[in-house]
Amino acid sequence: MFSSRLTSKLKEAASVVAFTGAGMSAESGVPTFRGEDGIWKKFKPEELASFDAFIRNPEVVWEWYKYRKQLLLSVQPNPGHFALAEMEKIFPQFTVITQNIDNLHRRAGSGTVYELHGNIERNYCIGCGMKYSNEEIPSLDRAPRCAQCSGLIRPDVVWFGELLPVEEWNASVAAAERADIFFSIGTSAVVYPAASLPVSAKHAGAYVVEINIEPTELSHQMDEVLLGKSGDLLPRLVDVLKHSLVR
Ligand code: BJW
Ligand code: ZN
Repeated sequence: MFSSRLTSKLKEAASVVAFTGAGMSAESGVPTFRGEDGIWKKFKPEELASFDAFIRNPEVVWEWYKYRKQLLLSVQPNPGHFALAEMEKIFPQFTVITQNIDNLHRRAGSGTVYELHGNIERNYCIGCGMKYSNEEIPSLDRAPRCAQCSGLIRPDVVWFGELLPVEEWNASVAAAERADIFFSIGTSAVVYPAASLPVSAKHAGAYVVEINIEPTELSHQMDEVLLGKSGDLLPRLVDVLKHSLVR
């Protein structure tokens, strides 16, 4: 099932990175962004995922996040998430770098997780910066306002044109550059600067492996492309690690 090159790389690897995107959570029932069933077939990103859009129409943007926050209350991590949490116990250094905001890696038990595009369970006031958990924000019947300064509260996610969180980004670049193996999982790899990480890892010497149900923009730069579902392939990879490799 897996190439002998990959199994021998896995055997030698000390530092491994899993870089994940929306496809990672697809089998949990979280819609992806692009592609046939992607949420951006129905909603326009420029009308929802930018600060300008939020200021223009906070009610509409909040309606979208309310829908997604509610959806996430009913979903669970899938076997792919649990497989990555298992891998953290196997490799001396294992880092999850995710573009996902759904918190499913942590809920599956992964400890080192860098969230490049934020986390939908957190919110903050654009006026004074006060932080709000989902439970703390006032009713979502309208766009919520800060109890301290009446400013608009926004979800703590990264919209187009916004900078990625600096510490997470720097730590992610460092992890990519020291990786022996870098997995790019369930991402279309079109959103930058996140999509530059697989290439940075490769330039720094990592063996770069893509796991996706279809080829992506970056497939031609990969050392290996595994076509299939992450919830299927990752547990099989863990089986190989546990049973055929004596470490
Ligand atoms: C499966 C599967 C299964 C399905 N198993 N696989 C350089 C070049 C070009 C453009 C830019 C650039 N630098 C910056 C830009 C602009 C912009 C950008 O990249 N635009 C491009 C789209 C053209 N980037 C930004 O604006 C970023 N900021 C920035 O660069 O700051 C500097 C700056 C400041 C000021 C001015 C200009 C620059 C910020 C990007 C923020 C992205 N935010 C979002 C929304 C988060 C909040 C929310 O969710 O509401 O993040 S956009 C959306 O896309 C979300 C995702 O994290 C991100 C990536 O999507 P992802 O995860 O790849 O999902 P999909 O749906 O695209 O792909 C799913 C994949 O899974 C598919 O391949 C399927 O085949 C696969 N799949 N089932 C395995 N079971
Ligand atoms: Zn405030």
